[in-house]
Amino acid sequence: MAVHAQRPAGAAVDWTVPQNHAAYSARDHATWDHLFDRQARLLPGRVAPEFLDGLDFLRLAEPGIPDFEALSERLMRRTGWQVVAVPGLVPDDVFFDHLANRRFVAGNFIRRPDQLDYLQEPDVFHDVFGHVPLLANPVFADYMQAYGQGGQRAGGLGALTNLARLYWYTVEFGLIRGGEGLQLFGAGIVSSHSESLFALDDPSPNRLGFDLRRVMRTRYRIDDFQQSYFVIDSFESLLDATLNTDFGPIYAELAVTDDLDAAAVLPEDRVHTHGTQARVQR
Ligand code: HBI
Ligand code: FE
Repeated sequence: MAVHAQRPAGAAVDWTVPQNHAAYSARDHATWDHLFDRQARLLPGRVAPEFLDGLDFLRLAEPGIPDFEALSERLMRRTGWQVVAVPGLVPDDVFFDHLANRRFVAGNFIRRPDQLDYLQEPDVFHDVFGHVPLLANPVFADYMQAYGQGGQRAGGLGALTNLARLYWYTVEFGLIRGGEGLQLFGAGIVSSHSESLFALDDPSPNRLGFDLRRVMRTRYRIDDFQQSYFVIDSFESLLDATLNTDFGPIYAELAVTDDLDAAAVLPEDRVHTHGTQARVQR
């Protein structure tokens, strides 16, 4: 991730900045409305229902870029989380400290109209539309805090790469079993129109049953659709895997285990094909 080398002028020691909601232009708000409306039409039936519940509870369908203060007031009441503004990617240790204290860092800028379909740095649409609705779900809210606490420990163990993969393949690009098939929940997918289609409909990517060790040894790409998606059975099972695991021995095991390419499929992988779960055919 392209993290700023130095803390930008005006950012506090925790890298937060004022959202400066009044400074958004009419074009900024129109960009948010266009992106929101496009996803609000596409996602129902495709995304985990908990995501839509969060959208509703947080009233994110109201026009324009949300005001983080009002958003945090509603979110805090439900799960104790708040949304704080940052100028972009922040260093891992700063990021983990915010998550461990139930503060979600959200970019305070929005993409330009010519960047509607891809941008490298997470903007307010990726962060607030993509990540924040699930923070209104108590189980996922606990998972995100546990992740932050785990990150603070992993930092000292030199295991950040492994832990970043867990975040990437769940929080950013996770799928979940639901209804009659697979559903989206990762923020990187649900905030992207094209990947919201690709992740479920395209035959090319692998869709593999979630396994903590498997995910933490699997590399990922940041500049294109994912070659593999991992499927959790439920948010409870994801929280359980994180809370009830001693990561120390896993980090030690991973340190002497080869990483896997993003496109790899192992004989023991549970391969999902069209929503059903089938052992990989030899
Ligand atoms: N900073 N603002 C921001 N948003 C992120 O999602 C983020 C970050 N810094 C680091 C990071 N994510 C990942 O490397 C985590 O896995 C730590
Ligand atoms: Fe993100």
